[in-house]
Amino acid sequence: MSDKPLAGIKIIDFTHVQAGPACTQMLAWFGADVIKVERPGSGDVTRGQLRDMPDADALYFTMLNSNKRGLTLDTKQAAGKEVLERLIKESDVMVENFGPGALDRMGFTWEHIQSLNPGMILASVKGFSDGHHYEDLKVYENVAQCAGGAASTTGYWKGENSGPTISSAALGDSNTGMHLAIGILTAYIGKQKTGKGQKVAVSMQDAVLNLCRVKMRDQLRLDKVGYLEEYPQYPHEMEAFADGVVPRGANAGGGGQPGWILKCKGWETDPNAYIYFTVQGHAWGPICDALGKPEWKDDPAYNTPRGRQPHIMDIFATIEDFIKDKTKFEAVDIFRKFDIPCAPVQSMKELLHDKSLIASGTIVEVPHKVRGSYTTLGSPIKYSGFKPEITASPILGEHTDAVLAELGYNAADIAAMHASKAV
Ligand code: CAO
Repeated sequence: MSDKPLAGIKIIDFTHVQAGPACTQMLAWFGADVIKVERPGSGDVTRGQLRDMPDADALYFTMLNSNKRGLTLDTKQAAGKEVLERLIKESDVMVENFGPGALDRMGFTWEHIQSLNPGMILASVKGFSDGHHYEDLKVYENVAQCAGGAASTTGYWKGENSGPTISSAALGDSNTGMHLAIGILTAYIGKQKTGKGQKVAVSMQDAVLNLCRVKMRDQLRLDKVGYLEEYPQYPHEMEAFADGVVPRGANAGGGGQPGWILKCKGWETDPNAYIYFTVQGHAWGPICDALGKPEWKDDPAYNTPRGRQPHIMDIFATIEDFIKDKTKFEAVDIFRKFDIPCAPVQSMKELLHDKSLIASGTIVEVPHKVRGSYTTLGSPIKYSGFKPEITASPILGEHTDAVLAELGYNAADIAAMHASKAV
């Protein structure tokens, strides 16, 4: 058996699109035997979505299903159901993210699953939690960002495009999958103590809201105080707080240290020629030194957060003026010497070719039977004891015969299942 930490854990990966696959991919990287179950003939819809190569699995699929084995199974046919039952008896975890009620309609209720394997951990992603007044809704990423509150807090508070805004980071999908992975491992550790499995569920709404914890904090403060002193609207545009709802804060820092996105050399033509700059309270002296403004150090209009806040945007304008002839990388190279928390705004293109990310295994190239190879994001979690090795996503049904044989089916059984299109 492999020495990877999750080796020996068998997972039925009954997931599709992004939220579920992101969860099981992570567990597969760490050594679990993840068997992706897909409908014969078509498979996960992402195999064919947004293709960059004809007749090859799309990156949407390959980048979310590395390190898995692939089994096709029509779980609406009796023979397919029987295979799934055998798999359930032999597995530790089943992960699914079908629409509400789909698993029950298939005949795999929690009661049935428990009767087959009392130790089974059934892990589900749904848009909303059980019993929620929206529990019947199907949900995709952006729907979750709206339902979980993120969209109401992202974007500008005034101007033409000041409506609620979606983040391109997968707060609804992959984030929910990461929460579910924690839930699965917790249930698995619990099972070591009790011998019993359990149902683990994460709703996309809850997972998004969990990331909006500081915005809920702001709502509670706003209810009490009537304004939010670190928001860029304070104190000039107090009407932004008048309706008692956390306003969108654009690029403001979310905590006690104000920050903003600042233009650097070339911003007129390069959409990412910017840095993020943070005014850390205790770093005010070094900031003054970096900018060549020693007179700000003892000026009460500058040397406390409260003194700075009324004209914080003017301070950012001064910093912008200082870096207008410097690229984002040059600006960061100056500020890093003064211990100022800052970074260049990195484009996907820059990150793709970033030497440090390639060296650390965050960006990896994976050999693939049909594509030749594909680039993907490796594990963001690094261990001292092992290095997650990224291997290819399975082609549709690639391991069907092997998995069926492991479950005890003979060659004739397997041929019959192929003939009836149960697999
Ligand atoms: N064999 C036979 N039937 C299968 C099957 C298989 N191997 N795999 C799936 N099916 C069936 C399901 O049983 C279901 O059938 P019924 O609706 O007839 O009972 C059917 O396929 C459709 O499943 P679905 O409702 O999950 O699919 P959808 O494309 O209509 O909806 C989505 C997609 C994502 C909106 C929905 O699955 C959902 O809300 N999931 C929960 C939330 C979630 O994870 N969303 C994030 C997805 S990532 O952006």
